Amino acid sequence: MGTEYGADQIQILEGLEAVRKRPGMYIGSTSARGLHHLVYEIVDNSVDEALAGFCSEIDVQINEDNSITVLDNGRGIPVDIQKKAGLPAVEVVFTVLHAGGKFGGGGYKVSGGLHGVGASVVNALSEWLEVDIYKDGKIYHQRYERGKVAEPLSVTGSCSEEIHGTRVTFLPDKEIFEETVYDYETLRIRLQETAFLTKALKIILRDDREEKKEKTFHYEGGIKEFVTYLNKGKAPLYDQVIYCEGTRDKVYVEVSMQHNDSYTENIYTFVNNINTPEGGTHLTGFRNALTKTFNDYARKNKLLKESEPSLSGEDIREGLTAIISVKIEEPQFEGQTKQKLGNSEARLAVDSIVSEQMTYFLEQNPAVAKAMCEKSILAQRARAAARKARDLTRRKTALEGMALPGKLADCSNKDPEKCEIYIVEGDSAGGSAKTARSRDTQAILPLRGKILNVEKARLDKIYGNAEIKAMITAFGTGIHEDFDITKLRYNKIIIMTDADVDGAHISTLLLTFLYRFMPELIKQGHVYLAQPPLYKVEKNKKVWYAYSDSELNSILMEIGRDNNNKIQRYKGLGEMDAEQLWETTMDPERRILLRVNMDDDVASELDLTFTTLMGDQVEPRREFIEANAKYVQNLDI
Ligand code: TSJ
Repeated sequence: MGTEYGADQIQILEGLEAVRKRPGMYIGSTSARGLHHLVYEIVDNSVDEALAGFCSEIDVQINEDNSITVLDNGRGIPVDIQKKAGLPAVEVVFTVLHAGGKFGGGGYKVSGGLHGVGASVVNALSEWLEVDIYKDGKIYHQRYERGKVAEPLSVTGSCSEEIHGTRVTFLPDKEIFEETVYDYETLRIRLQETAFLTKALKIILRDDREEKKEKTFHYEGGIKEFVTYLNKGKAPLYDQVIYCEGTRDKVYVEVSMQHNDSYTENIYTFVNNINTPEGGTHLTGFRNALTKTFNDYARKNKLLKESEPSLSGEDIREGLTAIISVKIEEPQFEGQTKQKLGNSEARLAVDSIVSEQMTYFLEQNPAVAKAMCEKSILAQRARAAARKARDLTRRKTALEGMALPGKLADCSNKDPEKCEIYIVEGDSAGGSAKTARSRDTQAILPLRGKILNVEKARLDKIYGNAEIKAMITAFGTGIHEDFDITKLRYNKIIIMTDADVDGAHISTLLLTFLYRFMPELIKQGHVYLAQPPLYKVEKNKKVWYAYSDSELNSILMEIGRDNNNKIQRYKGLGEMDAEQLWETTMDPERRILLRVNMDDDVASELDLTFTTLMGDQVEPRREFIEANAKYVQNLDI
């Protein structure tokens, strides 16, 4: 290796400089999300090797210094000199933008869509990166610093010819990332998902920091086991997980599904292991096949009378958990966020494979078929009743204009950008909030009694619920197919409940409703949780508020713990007078708000979170509360 820079070499450096200048363009953001993305970028290369049939195990390790090591037992990145660049192939992988996976050719690649920007991007954004390759009885090594070669590729030892693989260790650059501490759970969720999607691939995740952890994900049943996992906190309608598999037009299709006794549809779709939250042709193909196959079966077996209308797709999918996973050589991604599959051959492939195999399954399992049809017919009736109720409110709205709920104390400002609405549990707290608020920009909607659990109710009941109707009309956006975010009347929707277990439960019920019926409000960051204080400390006419036990302790340390402090513990919002409520919880200058966010990357896990919290199986719920609420993140103080 010479040290002189040729033209190619200079271009390479400029390429990686661009990545360091505008990292967001390549990995979305430099927040925690981008930090974790680096791991997926590297792991995806090993997954590609597994999909090509050469790798059966991937080890991912969080090291003590928050560097990450990924090791696989694949063929090892090629080290021979590439003619075009005049460099070892591995060096091209790490220093040329978008070079990842370009050699070798053929097969399905994880790299595509939003992912797969490649190892060079990770390299550019790392303080240092080291690679070891075990290949042909030799161990090769190279080191980079901030994307530049620090040590040329060299042979550092020998190994048995039987040993082969790649090990990459990198330390994310603190100059680039706002957050450089890895979260075990975030990696766990994503790696577990990858293992479900790649049958028989073993993934091990290790945490070598203070609290040592290790988990192995290995699913011989692949996406069949994924469905079982997702239905864990629910009651399945039948024992079997239905599984369809096949290849048509070079599209490899896998589908697994099982109904549970809930009313929500949970279908997750993937293309080459990449999540497609906006669906696309594979999802359309699945829906068509399911609707057609079911109606044909129900009619043929007289489960549906001739006089009765056909079951709609929605009816059939009520309570359905399903995974659709396709592998395709050249996926085309569409839509604003490039998260929607566009290939028409995927629709045809999924449709024909699911139609054929579902028809067979229903014929072979008449008891299951009957249970599904009965549930669909109930769903059909509930939907008709819900439609009636909704049409009625729609007509009312058209006649009376925007009839705002009577309980709403609206704000006077008409600019939604400046306005916020507090959803407050209980009339007495609602009363204090109405007195305390800043009338111009803060609206108060008090809710009475228990909030309906939308996980446990059919649509007709949900639309008939007074509290839910009040929220829908107050927000102004409508729901489902009527949803229009441009009609949102408040920039912030703030849930304010007591700082105790009951309050947390009510918050969760409200969040569940928003997540199921208006997810866009959460995605676009309009939903917040207010944080009322737990304690008030008074001494010599001075007042302090504490929002946690540890904060109380540090206040007491500061002012001295003596009999003259009157410590008051707030059991609920109702114990605060309007002035206290204003200064602790509602004053935009002093309050703490938590912004609720959701991560599309791990939608399947998010659903599990809500089911776990809202379901009636006690054990998983306790597990979750102990593990902490992941979907809530601190925002402004
Ligand atoms: F690229 C990378 F650095 F991010 C990376 C790549 C990181 C890790 C942990 C593993 C890998 C990787 C690459 N594992 N296995 C491979 N395989 C190849 O690059 C490879 C090997 C042989 C051939 C061949 O045609 O002989 C082709 C390829 C693509």
